[in-house]
Amino acid sequence: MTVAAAQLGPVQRHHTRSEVVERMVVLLQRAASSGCELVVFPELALTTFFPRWYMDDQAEVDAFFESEMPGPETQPLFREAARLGVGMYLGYAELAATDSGPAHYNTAILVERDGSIVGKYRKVHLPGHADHEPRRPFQHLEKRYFDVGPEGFRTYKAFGGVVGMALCNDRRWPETYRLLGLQGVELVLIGYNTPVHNPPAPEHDLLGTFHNHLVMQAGAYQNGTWVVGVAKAGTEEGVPMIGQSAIIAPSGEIVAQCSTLGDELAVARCDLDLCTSYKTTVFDFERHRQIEHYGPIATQRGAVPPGS
Ligand code: CDT
Repeated sequence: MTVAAAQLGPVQRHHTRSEVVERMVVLLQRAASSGCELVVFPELALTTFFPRWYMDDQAEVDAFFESEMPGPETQPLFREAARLGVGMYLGYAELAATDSGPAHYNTAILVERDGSIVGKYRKVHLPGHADHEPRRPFQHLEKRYFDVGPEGFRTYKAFGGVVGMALCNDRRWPETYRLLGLQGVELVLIGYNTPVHNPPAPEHDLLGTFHNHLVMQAGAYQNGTWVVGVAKAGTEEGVPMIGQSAIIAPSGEIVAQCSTLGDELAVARCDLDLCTSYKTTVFDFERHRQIEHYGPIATQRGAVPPGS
């Protein structure tokens, strides 16, 4: 299948959903004319990355969330995708009604070529902090505004293969890829918003772009899967974010990559059968994983003191 990583440049706070959707429709049309069947958009694609601000008015926070998908402002995106016969991965802030009241998730959905929603993923690894930290130049309040996704990592039969989803910080955790890999995943889709600067650890800043590719390339190779990582990039409200959206083969090699920090497509033909070569040899989990010999630490939470 042919896949597009549809990177978005910055979305400022004053930009409306409709303005962003217009930009996304242009990317959809360009992708369709390059023969793409699936277009992967970033995390929280429809708005600016609002966890960078501390807000204590819940109505102000909720204005960044979608209570229906598609809704009036996102309908044109769904309509155009279905007209073009192109599927989508779309990240957005989801306000869900549950038995115990409203829940807030950092969500991605997988939309098939006929416009039907075939899968939903709610972010598990929420980074940052829950309380206002005024000493930071900007906040990262995902732990305040989002609930942890309760469904974990699932795969979907779609686009003629096995597809899994994750969001941003999830890509740094080997568990993300392994839990999908154990379900036979062939294509992992990941949207991200990654600031260039991480105020609690400025010594990591120079390595940010290296770490971005390091984790996705390792996840792809160690699980014999394609990985598509897509940024919302550039300077949003004065905060620079990395780009480098990439399509990565099961060999771990990057086969397509964005070169700007703006709206841009990286396109690659992803032969899902390439996964088989890795899944039936070095990473044949059934034959080579040794779960019964990994010891009790394998099921323990947190760090374990040496010698215990
Ligand atoms: N959106 C997101 O998950 N961003 C994180 C930033 C980590 S620094 C608090 C990331 O892992 O890229």
